[in-house]
Amino acid sequence: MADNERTLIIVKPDGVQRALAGPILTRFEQKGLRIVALKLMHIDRSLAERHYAVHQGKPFYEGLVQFITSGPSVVGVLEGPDAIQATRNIMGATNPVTADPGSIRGTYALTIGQNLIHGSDGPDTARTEIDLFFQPDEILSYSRAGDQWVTG
Ligand code: IDP
Ligand code: MG
Repeated sequence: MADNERTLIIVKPDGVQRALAGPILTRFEQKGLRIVALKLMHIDRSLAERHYAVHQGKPFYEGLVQFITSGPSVVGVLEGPDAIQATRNIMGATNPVTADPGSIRGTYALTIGQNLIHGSDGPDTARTEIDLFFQPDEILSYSRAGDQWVTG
């Protein structure tokens, strides 16, 4: 079995405003991933700049920071085997127009600027992003009754 991984997700402000936080979280739960941290928060400019530091200087950077700070987001940590790649696959490609129709972005979004969901893109990024949004004691270790039917 693949290593148990943790990854950061953000249901962006468009997801909260469109009342899609529940359906989006459901997709990850239905896959078998375990929610080990979750909170509703209004990301401020300073946190947004740290989270999106890799995109600083790109043409879309300012719009991206404006957007992610425009209202409440739901931020969480998902856990499971290959959680990082599994989450990215369920999210779909960055541009919702070309995203797989079965993915979250492919199902619910139309534009790259409002693509509903963030997920860490690798193990190093996941660690950094989880540390940015959560204190260690906000992340819970537990198992669910049905886990043995997902991971064995
Ligand atoms: P990802 O969210 O699929 O990992 P990244 O390349 O990390 O995609 O970009 C971060 C976010 O920046 C995207 O989710 C999208 O909202 C926004 N973004 C990326 N490229 C563009 C662009 O060309 N125009 C407008 N927004 C963009
Ligand atoms: Mg990214």
